[in-house]
Amino acid sequence: MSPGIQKVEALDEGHFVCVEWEDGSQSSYPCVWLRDNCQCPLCFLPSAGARRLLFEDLDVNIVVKDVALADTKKISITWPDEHTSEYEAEWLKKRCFSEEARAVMRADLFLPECLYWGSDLQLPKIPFEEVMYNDESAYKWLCTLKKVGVVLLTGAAARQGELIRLGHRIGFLRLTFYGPTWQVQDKADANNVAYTSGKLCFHTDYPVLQHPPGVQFLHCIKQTAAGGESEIVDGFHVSNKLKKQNPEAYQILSSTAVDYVDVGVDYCDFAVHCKQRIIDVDSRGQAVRINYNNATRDTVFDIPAEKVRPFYAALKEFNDLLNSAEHKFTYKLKPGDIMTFDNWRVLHGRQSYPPCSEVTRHLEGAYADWDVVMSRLRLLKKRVLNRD
Ligand code: OGA
Ligand code: NM2
Ligand code: ZN
Ligand code: ZN
Repeated sequence: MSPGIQKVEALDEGHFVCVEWEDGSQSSYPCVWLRDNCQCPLCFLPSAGARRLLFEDLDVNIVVKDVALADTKKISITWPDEHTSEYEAEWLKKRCFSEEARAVMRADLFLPECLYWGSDLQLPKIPFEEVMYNDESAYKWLCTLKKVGVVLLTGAAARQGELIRLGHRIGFLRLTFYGPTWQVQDKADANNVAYTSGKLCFHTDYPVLQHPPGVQFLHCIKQTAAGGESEIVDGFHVSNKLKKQNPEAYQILSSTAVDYVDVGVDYCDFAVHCKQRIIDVDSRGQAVRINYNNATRDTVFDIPAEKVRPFYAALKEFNDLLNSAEHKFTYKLKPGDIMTFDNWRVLHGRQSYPPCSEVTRHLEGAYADWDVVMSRLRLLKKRVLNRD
């Protein structure tokens, strides 16, 4: 049910339009924004859901000439040049500029809710085929992936190709220099430490890319009898702990640009270099992305010499916190398991396992971008919630 409008009037010498709703509450809209968002066919292209109006044709000091209630569900504005615009009540209500209305819209679009966890994690699990064929299950999967940062999909076939199917389910996978999907196995002349049988300490994948993959999939096809356990840790939770425990270390890790490097050949030849802060923060100092892979951290370190030791000390503190028993969660993947996780938030590692001339352990991996995952999540949400 869309809300009705009781009254509409221009305020502040025509710079604002104030709408009074049937329940007595009010919303105020700046006229420059109203003109900018005129929904008429000259100003807006409905087939694209996009603005046709050019910015150069917008008078940023515009005021209304006249505003009227077309009916209880619509207002109409006449501009000084006689152009007219109409706005639906429901459309206006959704775009109300109040703090509360904006918070609702923000939460609806970006699902910022975050559930921190430690060693007590109840690993969320959903059957793979359910996610593939059932929209509610797929919606649940992606909501949980966003909120908790990790979901285990179970019961996939223990063969290559399942991640390609999962990629089609969300839209498409993220191609990188390691290929559309990649095989994690002990390889001769490995072009990455992941392709050995050695231990991988907690890391996020691919901080050497300017825009590291947001989501990672690791599908267990074969598991070694001894070793090879997976470890995960909530990087945002640990960052908050570090900030409290050692604000200076946090300050260093969230401000120092660390050099990363990856040079080699795989899908094609590559020479990738990048600078990343290990803890990327937003304007309020909250961690929004962890960029940490000790293996690809460059030998080149482009900071003044006297800042080097304090940096290492700070990283040591962070690394110790990541590895504390209180924070890390251990799980041994079984063939058919697909670990799906937020590669911007969750750091992962694996225990070493005995090297062997035969392949004793095989994971297939793939990446997706958060843009693609969130897009699928919003579409599923609409389909799942609007069906009743
Ligand atoms: C990787 C990785 C984990 C594992 O390939 O980047 O972290 O369990 N692999 O082998
Ligand atoms: N692999 C698994 O940052 C990295 O090098 C992560 C990427 C080789 C695709 C490993
Ligand atoms: Zn118009
Ligand atoms: Zn990895």
